[in-house]
This record gives sequence, C-alpha cells and structure tokens, in this order.
Amino acid sequence: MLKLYGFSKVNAGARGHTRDLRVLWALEEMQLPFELVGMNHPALDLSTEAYRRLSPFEQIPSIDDDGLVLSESAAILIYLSKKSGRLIPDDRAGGAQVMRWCFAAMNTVELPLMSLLVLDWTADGSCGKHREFLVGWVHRALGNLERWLAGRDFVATPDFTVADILMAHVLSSGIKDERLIAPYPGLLSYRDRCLARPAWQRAFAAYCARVEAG
Ligand SMILES: N[C@@H](CCC(=O)N[C@@H](CS)C(=O)NCC(=O)O)C(=O)O
Repeated sequence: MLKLYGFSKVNAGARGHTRDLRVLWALEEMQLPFELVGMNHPALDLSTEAYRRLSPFEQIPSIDDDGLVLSESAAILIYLSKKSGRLIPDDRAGGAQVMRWCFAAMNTVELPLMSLLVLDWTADGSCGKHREFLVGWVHRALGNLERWLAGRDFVATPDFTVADILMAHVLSSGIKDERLIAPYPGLLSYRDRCLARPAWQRAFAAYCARVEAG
C-alpha cells in the first residue's frame, strides 16, 4: 500500500498551505488508495534518521510505495501520474510539456514567490531595496505566466494535469498578499478554475479536519 508522509501537526502559519496538500490533491484526483502517516513537526518527527532515509532534507511530503521511496512534491506527482495513467498525456510530447510546466511551477514561479515570503517573514524593515527587487522578480514571473495562460484553460495541455496542481498550489500558498496577484485576471481565474475542482475541495476539507496547528 502506498504510504504518504504528511503533517498531523504543523505551525499555525503553515497549516493549510503545506506541500503535502499537492499530493493529497493528486491522490484524490486519481482515486488511488493510500495510507497517511501523520508527522508532528513541532515534536521533531521529521528530524530522525529513519525519516531522513525517506526525505533527505527532513521535509514533507514523501512517499513509500511498497519500497519505492520519493520526496519532492513534483517528483511524487509525476510518479503518481505515470503510475495511474491519469493527469498526464501518454504521448512523449504531451508528457514533456507536463514536465516543463512542473519545473516552471517549482522553479521559475515558486522561487521568486518564496524568496519574497521569506524576506517578509524575517525582514526588520531595513531591506527596502532588496524587497523592491524581489517584487519586480515576482511580477516578471506572474506577468509572463498571465500572457502564457491567455486563451488556455490549463498550463501544460488542453486538459488538467499534475502541472496544474503544482502551479495552482504555488499561486495560492505562495502568495500571502493578494495585491500581488490582483493585476492578473487570467491568473486569478486560472487559480479559481483549478481550486474549484471537487478533488481539491475534498482533499483540503479532510486536511483541515485532521491536521492540528501547533
Ligand atoms: N522542494 C520540496 C519542499 C518541501 C518543503 O518545503 N516542505 C515543508 C512543508 S511545506 C517542510 O517540510 N518544512 C519543514 C522543515 O523544513 O522543517 C517539495 O516540493 O516537496
């Protein structure tokens, strides 16, 4: 049985935004059976030798699929899509587009958004110039993504794929200040379209009912 290591307890600021939600959403879309192993972050469940064997950077999510161990949310989603034959086209060209947009979500879009988030968590008000640069970097990524999505329902192919799970999650959990995304109506409707999917609604409701803040 596929085991997913996700949070059972995590700090209140992160609860509802963590990356195990990407995997929970994908599993719900694919209707794959799994067993959830709940990890308590404040109790240091991630910082053990046993867990480091699954997740070298001591992070969530990771999976153990009958001995096949993976961490990194994008790698897990691509693996699950290939295993289930869902949310990825079965031709090489379509698969390559999905791969491209998984990398774009994790690198080109998440990186500037995370950089700004981290600065805002930690800044003491003395980083004005640095922040201005990061805000510009975020707008460059969001503006180009807005242009790409014009006339498209989904980011990689005409159909919803695992790349959309990653991109929509990055565009929701990676943005704390909605004023950043407000100038991009295409991104707002893309994100709404993805988050309106019943599989996301179910996965998110189950997570909120289960995961404690601490
Ligand atoms: N690149 C990784 C990042 C995973 C990650 O940052 N996980 C966070 C939760 S969303 C975590 O486990 N943080 C706990 C920690 O680093 O101590 C992925 O996409 O899976």
